Amino acid sequence: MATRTIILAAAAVLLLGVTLYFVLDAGDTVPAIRACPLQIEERSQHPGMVWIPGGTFEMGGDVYPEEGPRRTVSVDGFWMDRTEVTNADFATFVKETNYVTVAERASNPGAAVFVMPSGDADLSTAAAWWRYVKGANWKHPGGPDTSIEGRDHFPVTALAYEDVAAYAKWKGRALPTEAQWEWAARAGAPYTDDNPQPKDANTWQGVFPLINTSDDGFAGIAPVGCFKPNAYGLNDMIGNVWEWTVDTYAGHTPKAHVIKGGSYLCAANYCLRYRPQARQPQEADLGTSHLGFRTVLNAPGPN
Ligand SMILES: [Ca+2]
Ligand SMILES: [Ca+2]
Repeated sequence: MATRTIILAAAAVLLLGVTLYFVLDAGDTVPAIRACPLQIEERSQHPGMVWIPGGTFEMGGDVYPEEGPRRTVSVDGFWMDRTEVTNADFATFVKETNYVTVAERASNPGAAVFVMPSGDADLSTAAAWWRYVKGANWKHPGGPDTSIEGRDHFPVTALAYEDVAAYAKWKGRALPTEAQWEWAARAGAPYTDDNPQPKDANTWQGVFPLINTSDDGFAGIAPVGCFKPNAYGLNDMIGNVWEWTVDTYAGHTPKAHVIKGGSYLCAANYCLRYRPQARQPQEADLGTSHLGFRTVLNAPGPN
């Protein structure tokens, strides 16, 4: 009898545990931090990279003036990082080289940080939601009181152009040209004037910059690889963080580079830049909290 009672009690405890597990798990649909391991068998001869076949396409778009004119461009095949470069990747670089980033060594060290404005702020300019924060850098992307602890798989941010160029050189790689980046993001899709907000990307749902409903699961930056890859197997080309390219932005003073892809701050009511054709200038020596990068390798294709 006693044995039977113990068995029943143990079964009850087990049942309660299983029930609690599923209840808690079901309620945890929008965790603040979650790992998104990439479910891709690693067969690449360049680990972490995918081969992007060469081709000819119509580059540019018509939504914003800076995207035009549309023109025919050819790109040779190349290798590209499947994801944005992560904090862990960049930490390895810093550990091995003792590299100090621009945001850490500037005369006024810091970086630009997005801060959601209050409802009564003057929203006529981006100055309402961007702050130059002293002490912000890749290890403290929101300012000195923030950290990247537990965020190894998040994209690294707050880097200036020379920082990302130094990382690429250390890896024996390059930064993508704008044409390489746009071709890879298009992934063979035809040009279209239809520009719906993408479902498979970390963007902004709601009314930017005041209401962020996070319908995609992330109010801020997501770990890399949480969203479905494009047809070439690349994650987060659109959204999450903007990405540096090697191309300078013509006619911009001070010197700027073209950045691509939009970020988690792109919303349908404000910035339709969650498209491969979108482009913006970014001051070369200023890191920001919505900008990262990935590298390319200009080398022969798969064996
Ligand atoms: Ca989001
Ligand atoms: Ca991106």
